[in-house]
Amino acid sequence: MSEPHVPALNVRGVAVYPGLLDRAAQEALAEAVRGIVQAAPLFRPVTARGREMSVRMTSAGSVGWVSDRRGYRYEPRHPSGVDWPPIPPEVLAVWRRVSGDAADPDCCLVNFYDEGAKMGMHQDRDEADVSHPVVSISLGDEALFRIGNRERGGKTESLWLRSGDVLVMGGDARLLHHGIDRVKPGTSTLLREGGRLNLTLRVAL
Ligand code: MD6
Ligand code: FE
Repeated sequence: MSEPHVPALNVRGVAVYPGLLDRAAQEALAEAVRGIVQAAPLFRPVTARGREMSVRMTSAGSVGWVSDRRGYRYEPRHPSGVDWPPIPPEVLAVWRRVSGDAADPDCCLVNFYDEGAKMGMHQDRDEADVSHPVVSISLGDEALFRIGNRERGGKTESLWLRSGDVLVMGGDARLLHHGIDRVKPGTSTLLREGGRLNLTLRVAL
């Protein structure tokens, strides 16, 4: 397997590949996401405490991530009862290029941010085996990504994620807290309606 040509920036052990995906690759991924959303529409998850998230979500793969009054978990079906669509091959190709993992992902979580949407600081720890990394693909408007620590609180570092950037949280960085503080509207022409898409690939089960 060929190594990524774009050198990785290392932020607290998170490998960031700025501009890994060229415009054509970004367009192909955006089109693949439209296919996912047609099969499994975006929905607005509710936290266990009953608060609506500002980000809308859906998934592809054998399982998808959901949150409702019963909490966070992976489910084999969309809340409407339909199966999640398969992970598109162009999305899998990004995982194979950067993850360094022998397994393929079983979940591709799709996050859509419109104006004002953000994601609070959290850890990704709903997966059965966190020795597998998480690979994240950014498409559309720029977003301010904040990276913290394993424990809640403490000093953080922020970086702007732009369309075509890919990052990998694995190894010692896998359980770092992280979140999206804000998205800057009108900073990308990739998505005709604007906004930001983030794809996170995981081995969930
Ligand atoms: C986002 N990303 O970029 C939210 N999680 O919209 C995440 O929550 C995330 O980028 C785990 C690993 C990489 C990520
Ligand atoms: Fe996360």
